[in-house]
Amino acid sequence: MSEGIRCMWMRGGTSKGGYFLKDHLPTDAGARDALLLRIMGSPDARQIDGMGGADPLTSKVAVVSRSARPGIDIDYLFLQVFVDKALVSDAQNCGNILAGVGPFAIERGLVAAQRDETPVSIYMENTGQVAVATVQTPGGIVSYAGDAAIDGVPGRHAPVPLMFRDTAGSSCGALLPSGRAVDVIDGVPVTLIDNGMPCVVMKAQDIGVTGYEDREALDGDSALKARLETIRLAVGKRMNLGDVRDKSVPKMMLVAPPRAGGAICVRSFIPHRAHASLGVLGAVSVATACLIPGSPAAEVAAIPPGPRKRLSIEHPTGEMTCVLELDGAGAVSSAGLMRTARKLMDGEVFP
Ligand code: NQM
Repeated sequence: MSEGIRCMWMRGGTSKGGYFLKDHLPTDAGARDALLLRIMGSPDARQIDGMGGADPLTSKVAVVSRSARPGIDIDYLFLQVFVDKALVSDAQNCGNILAGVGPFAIERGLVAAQRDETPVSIYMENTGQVAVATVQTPGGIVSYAGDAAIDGVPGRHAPVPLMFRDTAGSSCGALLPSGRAVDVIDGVPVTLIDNGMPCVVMKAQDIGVTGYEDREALDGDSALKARLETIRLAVGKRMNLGDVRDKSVPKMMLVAPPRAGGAICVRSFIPHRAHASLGVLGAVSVATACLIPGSPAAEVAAIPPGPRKRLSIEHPTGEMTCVLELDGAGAVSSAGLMRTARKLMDGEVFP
């Protein structure tokens, strides 16, 4: 039997995956990816021979190490293990899996817990930006129990607030990589935007849906998916992402007017399956698009006044509230969101 590899399986926000110390994985990226494909059971639509949950949202990996960067506690590399392709991609961040990185780092002794709560500064290696996660550590021990609820996850857990700064142009080099608020692709007005996650934001009605469909209905609409993929492949180069055929970015965001008192309603494709709820940095990017005059998102959004925008983004299983701070020029300078995380298993996985 092959040797086991130490890992923790965690739910981070509305995602789930394996958390590994960098030292426990091969240093060669090819060998590491081959190992992770075996661990997840990919490629296979059911991932029956591995740990993956047959869904991109549950086929994720965090690689964590102590950071050598001044003022930073932890380096975090996110890897998306494709379900039905032999592909592992580092081309995006994941703000949901990020929610488990702070607790994991404390549990593994990479960060010393403070008395009540412990801020953990995390360098996101995928895009070179920093997030700060605040972990509940009563008595110096990580606590996953608490009163915070996030839509898309049953029950209540300890809150893990996440703060992001300077996420504009994380992968595309600029907030609006084409230099425009609106591009028309295949007849559809879109905003190409990256405030932490490269996204193509369009009005759902412009692509023939309402934007209020559930995940199953969207996933079953093969004509819609084909049209979205045509647009996605067409914008890769304009977004400075190159050929995106085998990449998990950009994400496709279909927006509609809010209907539950929020700021906007979103259905996202990540990019080939509809999201059950909404990605964290995807939410930050859509919220930012709402503030860009003339954009398709701004046309349907209901924006509260003031320099501190609390935007509730409606998604298929509830809402996600994103707090955006604006600078004097009206640009988004930081974003905050609340997530929860839970340790599910700590042990060895056998590739
Ligand atoms: O946008 C799904 C998720 C994500 C990514 C995806 C995420 C983010 O919900 O920061 O969290 O967009 O592939 O886990």
